[in-house]
Amino acid sequence: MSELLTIGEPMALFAAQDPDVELKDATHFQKFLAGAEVNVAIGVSRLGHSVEYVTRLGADPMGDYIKDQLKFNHVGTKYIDTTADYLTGFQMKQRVTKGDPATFYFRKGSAASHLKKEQLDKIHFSELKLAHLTGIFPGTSQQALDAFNYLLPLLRQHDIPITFDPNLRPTLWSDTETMVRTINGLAAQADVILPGIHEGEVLVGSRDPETIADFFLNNGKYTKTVVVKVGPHGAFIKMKDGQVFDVPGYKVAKVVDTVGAGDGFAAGFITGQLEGLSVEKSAKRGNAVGAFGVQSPGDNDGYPTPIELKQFMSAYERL
Ligand code: KDG
Repeated sequence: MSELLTIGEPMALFAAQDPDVELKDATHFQKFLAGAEVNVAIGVSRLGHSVEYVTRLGADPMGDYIKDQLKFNHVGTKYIDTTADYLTGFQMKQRVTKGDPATFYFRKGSAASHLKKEQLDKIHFSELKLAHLTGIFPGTSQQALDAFNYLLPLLRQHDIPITFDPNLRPTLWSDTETMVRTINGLAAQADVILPGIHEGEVLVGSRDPETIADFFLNNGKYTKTVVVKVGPHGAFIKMKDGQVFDVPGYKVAKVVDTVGAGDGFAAGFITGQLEGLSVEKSAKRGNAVGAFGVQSPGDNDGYPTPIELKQFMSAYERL
């Protein structure tokens, strides 16, 4: 029995250890597991909830590493398929002392981008309470987009609420217009949409959080809540019934790496929803998990356990 389902492309991540050096010149790397949806799966699992992750891995050392990491993190692997026909993707990430690091992907034609629709027929939908989807996986190939479009009506038929993070990866798409049209079309199927402010600007053409939220609320067939992530400033929320919340972010002493903060937010938000918290409290928890995420070098290695999260949030309340 699993509360959350997510689907995506996991990758081995080689994070450079030499600070402020171009990727081509970096000599020392630390290996992690990455991928937006797998980050969310790990964050949700670390906070004590059950999650199944759907993907396709290559029969290679990267695929074996990912399987081991998923098991270590108590993420369900029963819907994962392995193939000898394609390789598992991987990525490199720069280490920077300021701003966002450069990333480079080796994922074209990967095993995950060849995920078969039939894999989705094995899912026990009746067990699920929520599904988390992002705009990355459907951008990896036409086959992945077809699988995504096969999954969406199955989730709707089973009344499973969908959270959707656009997670724009322009290099995956043929052109910006196709990316925007496709992602906005997929977002329209979700109950909760979690765009970053920069993504909102690309998808909607405005940097104003309320304009971004209004666009998705009007565009969405099922959309009840839009949470616009405004980096360290926190989140702006607008709901279909007109309620609006500004949920401030948490300050941290030292930012080590910003990648994975948005997925941490999603993990915190989702666990809040699974535990019956209000949208505002769920976003507050999302901000807190995001703040944990930026304090470590991998994308998901810093996400908290329930005790760490509780201590952090209550210490902050006392300030
Ligand atoms: O959100 C962070 C992820 O995006 C990262 O772990 C991997 O860039 C990535 C991707 O495209 O999945």
